[in-house]
Amino acid sequence: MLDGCVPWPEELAERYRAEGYWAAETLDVLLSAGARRHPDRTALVAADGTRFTWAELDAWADRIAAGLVAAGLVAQDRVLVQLPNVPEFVALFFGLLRAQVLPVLALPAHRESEIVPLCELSEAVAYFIAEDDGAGYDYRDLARTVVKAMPSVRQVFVVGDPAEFLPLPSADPVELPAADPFAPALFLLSGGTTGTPKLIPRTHTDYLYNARASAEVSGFSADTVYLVALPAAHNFALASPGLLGAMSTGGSVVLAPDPSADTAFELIERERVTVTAVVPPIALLWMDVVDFMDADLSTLELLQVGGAKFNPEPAARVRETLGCDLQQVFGMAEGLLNFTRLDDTDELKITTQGAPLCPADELLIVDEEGEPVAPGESGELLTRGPYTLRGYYRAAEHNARAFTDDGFYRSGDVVRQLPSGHLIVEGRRKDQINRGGEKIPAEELENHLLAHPAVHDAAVVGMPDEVMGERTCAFVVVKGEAPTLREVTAFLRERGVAAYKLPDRLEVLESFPQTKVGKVSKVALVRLLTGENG
Ligand code: OOB
Repeated sequence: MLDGCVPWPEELAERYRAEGYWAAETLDVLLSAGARRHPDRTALVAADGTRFTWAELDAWADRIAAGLVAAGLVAQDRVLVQLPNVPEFVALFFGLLRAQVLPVLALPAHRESEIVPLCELSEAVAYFIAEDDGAGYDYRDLARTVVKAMPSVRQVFVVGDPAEFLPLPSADPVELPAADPFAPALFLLSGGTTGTPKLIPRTHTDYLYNARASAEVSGFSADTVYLVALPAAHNFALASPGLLGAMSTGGSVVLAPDPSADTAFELIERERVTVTAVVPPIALLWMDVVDFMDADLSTLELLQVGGAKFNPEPAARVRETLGCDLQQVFGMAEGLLNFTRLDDTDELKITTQGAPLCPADELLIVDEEGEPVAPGESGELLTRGPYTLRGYYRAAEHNARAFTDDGFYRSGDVVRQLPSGHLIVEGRRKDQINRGGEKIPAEELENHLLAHPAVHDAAVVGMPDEVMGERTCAFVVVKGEAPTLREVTAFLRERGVAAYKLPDRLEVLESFPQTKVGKVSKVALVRLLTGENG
């Protein structure tokens, strides 16, 4: 096992193998087996209509793998991958798997303040970017900042014009040794609750289970045409079931550069897409505009919604507005996935966030003292299982708090469970804002705010919002003249904070309300915004 990763205890590993959840296969089988079985079928379609057969994608991944080796990358090296939804993402992903180089999957929205700490934590030796994001942002500028701050990043590879950097590696295919199926294959980013990023090691076998089992409960088949509307680097769009799930059943994958209705509807019509996954604000947007757009969405069978709570009222309108079935997905990069099932009643599909994916998923719902609540009562969800991490990468101290002694991950989500096993997400017991599915660790943003010369103290909370679920409000106590929201966001941008983390509202207070033990009371701060008395 890679240094800094926490393995599953041997007796559980034995059980997961014996019960068939852990196959002795690597993730690469998703591409290699497909290429053998149906080389000439379409595997991947880019937004511009460029198509790749399974054989072409397979050969491309082989050339990239050989190129990585020729560029001096070796097994177990970590590299930062930050690509938009382009075909190179998929080819590189499999190329890296074949070379046993471990990708850290950053989001396209990330900037210097996220990328540099990720490079530091992972000791990344290379950084993969696209020339731009298609909307005018030049990642080569970001790379210049990153390599200056992180000399350990020896090489930058660029999809598009590399400028002073390197093009995507490519060389004549070579024989490469097979990876250990039970070793880490990639790192996902945690939504996070603290001031520093956390990395989630996912092994070949656990992630393969994640993708295959998700594909099965989502009814994927060889006829599935999956639209990647969310960032491909996010667990939902990558493997829950996402593009890897679609590949596992021999389906095809269509890449959308963004999830706007204009872009997505055109691709759904053109490529006869059957299923896609979105966050609630996108589902709301699609439902709002579908009547005004003359797109043919008749091939769309299933809309998967997750990442944040999808309220029953809009959930009930999916079928009549978009003409497809709804599947709610409550998942986390850390592992556990919950899905409503295709044969569930409408009631369950509309009012719950689904039931656990795997029979071996263990769930505990506990009160503030860590004691199990009575059945049906709400409490914090703790979980362990065959595809849920046992520890963040190189984070021993944090792991001691984030996991129980017997290895349950403390999700920080407040849920209640119905007798059917379905969960209803009721809230959160973690210091994070969920802004329409995008996660903002409060402490991280507070630290950035505290760096502002006029800010004496800062506390960030989520304020309820019809469309986004929550938006971000920064409360500050100032020294001297209070800055405006515009000044604060300009300051944060200057520090290289991702746009989705910028506060939507700024409130200046004389002092912060406190809890009985003298901590800042975020509950009281939210009440100041909503006007509720407590
Ligand atoms: C997905 O993964 P992450 O890692 O971005 O965020 C996980 C957190 C959960 O702990 C929960 O707080 C929230 O996002 N969440 C939901 C939810 N789905 C995720 N809260 C309420 N209702 C839902 N349906 O967000 C993710 C990963 C794989 C599949 C789907 C979502």
